Amino acid sequence: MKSILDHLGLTGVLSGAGAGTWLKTSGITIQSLSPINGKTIGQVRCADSSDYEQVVQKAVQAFREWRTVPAPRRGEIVRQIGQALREHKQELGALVSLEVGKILTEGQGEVQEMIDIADFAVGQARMLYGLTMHSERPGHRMYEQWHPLGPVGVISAFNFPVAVWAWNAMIALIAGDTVIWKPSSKAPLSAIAAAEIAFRVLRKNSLPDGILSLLIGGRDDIGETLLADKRLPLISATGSVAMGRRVAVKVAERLGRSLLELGGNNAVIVTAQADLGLAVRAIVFGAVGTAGQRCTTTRRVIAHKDIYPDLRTALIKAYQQITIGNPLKKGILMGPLIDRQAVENMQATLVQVQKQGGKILFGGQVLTGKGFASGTYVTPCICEVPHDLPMLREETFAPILYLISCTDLAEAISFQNDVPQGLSSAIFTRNLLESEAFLGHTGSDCGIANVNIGTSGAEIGGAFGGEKETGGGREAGSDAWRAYMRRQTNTINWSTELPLAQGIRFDIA
Ligand code: UN1
Repeated sequence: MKSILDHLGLTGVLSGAGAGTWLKTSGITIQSLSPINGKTIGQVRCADSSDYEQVVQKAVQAFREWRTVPAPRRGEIVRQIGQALREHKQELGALVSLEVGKILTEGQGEVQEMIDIADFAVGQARMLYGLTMHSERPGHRMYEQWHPLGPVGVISAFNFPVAVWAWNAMIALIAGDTVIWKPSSKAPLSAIAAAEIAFRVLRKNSLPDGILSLLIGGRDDIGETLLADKRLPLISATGSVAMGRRVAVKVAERLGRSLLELGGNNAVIVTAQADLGLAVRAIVFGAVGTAGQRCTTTRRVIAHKDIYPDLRTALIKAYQQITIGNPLKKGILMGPLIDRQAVENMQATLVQVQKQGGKILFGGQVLTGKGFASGTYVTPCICEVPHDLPMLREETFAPILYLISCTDLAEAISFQNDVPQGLSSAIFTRNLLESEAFLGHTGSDCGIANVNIGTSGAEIGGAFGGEKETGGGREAGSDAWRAYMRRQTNTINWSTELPLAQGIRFDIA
C-alpha cells in the first residue's frame, strides 16, 4: 500500500480535490480505515465548497477545449491511461483490497476491469456512429450526429471504489466530456491513487487541468451541490436505492439527466434439469465473493423442489470450506465487511428474517478472537425461507443467501421477478426450452439475465445496469456511450426549392 502511494508521490495528509494537479484543500480531515484490522491507512483533507467551485470551473473550462480534440485522439489518451493502469495493476489492486477488504485477486480483477473498459473505449472512439435517414423531401438529406455533452458528475460506491469510475470516465472521455468524480468517502485512497495515475497521463500530454477531476467530501458540502449544479448535464450515480432516489429527484428538479445503477436483489433459478455442480460453484462465488457486497451479489436461490434438498446440502458443504480472514493472504476466499455498521445491518436483517419465519441453516456469526479484532468479519450465511418472506424484498449488503423452493419454472420466474429491484439474474438448466423461457419477454425482468453462469462478474463489453428500482441506467459497453453524448438531428437541403414536410403548403405570393 505504502509503495503505491509513495510511488505516486502521495504521502502525508492527502488532498481530496484534484483536477490534473492537486489543490490545497480546506475541508475536514478524514481517516481511511482498513476493514482488515480497523487501522488508519491514510488521511485525506476533504474538499469544501470553495474547492468544489474551483474544480467545477476547471472542468467547465477544460470541456471547451477537450470537445474539440478529435475523438480518436481522445481515444489515444485513454489508451495511455489503460497502459498506466496495467503498469500499476498489482499495487492499485492491493490498495483496493486493503481499503475495502476484498480478496487480492478481486482487487486486481477490479483494476483489470478498468483496463478492459479503457481498451473498449479506445476502439469506441472511432465508432461514435450516428444513423442516416432518407428524407421525405427531394434534394434533402438527414442524419444524426453525437456531440460531446459537457462536464459529467460521477458518484461511486465503496464496493467498486475504482472500476465504476473507470466505466464512466473512460467512455465519457472519448465522448469528449470532462469528468468530476465524487468517490465514496469510505475508499478515498483508492480513488486518489487511481485519479493520480490518470492525471499523470494528462499532464504528460500537456493537457489542461479539469479534464478529469476528483472531489472527496461529505454529502452536504459536495454531493448535494454536485446534484444541483446546472453546469453538469449528466450525473451518473452508483449506490443504494435510497441514494438513487435523492439523486433522481434532485437532478430532475433542474431537468438534468441522471444515469442510475442502484441496488440489486439477484436470484439464481436452479431447475430440475440443472448441472448442480456448476450451479453450486456459481452460487457460492456470487453469494460469498466480495463478502456479498456487490450490487450483482447472488442473494436468492430459487430451486426446484426435486433437487432442492441436494442443492441445499451441497451449498452448506461448500460454505463450510470458505476460508475467512485477511484478504491479502493467499488462500483466503472471504475478507471482512466494509465496517462495523455493515456487520450490524447484517445481524439486524438476520433477526428480522427469523422473526418472519426464515431459518438460518449455516453461518451468520460475527467472528471474534485473533485476526478478527476489528469486528468486521462474519461467516457467510445461508437461510431457508418461504417465498413471501418480507425481508426477501430488501437488499442487505452482506453475505446472506436465501434458499426458496419452487414447483415449476413459471413459479420460479414469478418469485424471481417479485422484488422491487431488477439488476441481475441467472438460470441453471441444460434444457433449451427452459433457458429460452427465462430469456423471453415473460421471463426475467432484469437488466442482466444469464444462463449457466452466475449473477455477478459481468464483462465490461455488455451494457451494465438494471430495471425497476435498480434505476434503469446502463454503463460500460454496448452502446452505453450514447448516454454521455448529445444527439443532434440534422436536415440539409441541397436543392433550390423549399418543400415543407407533411406536404404543407405555405406559399408567399
Ligand atoms: C457493483 O457492484 O457496483 O458484475 C458493480 C460485477 C462487476 C461489477 C459490479 N463487474 O459483479
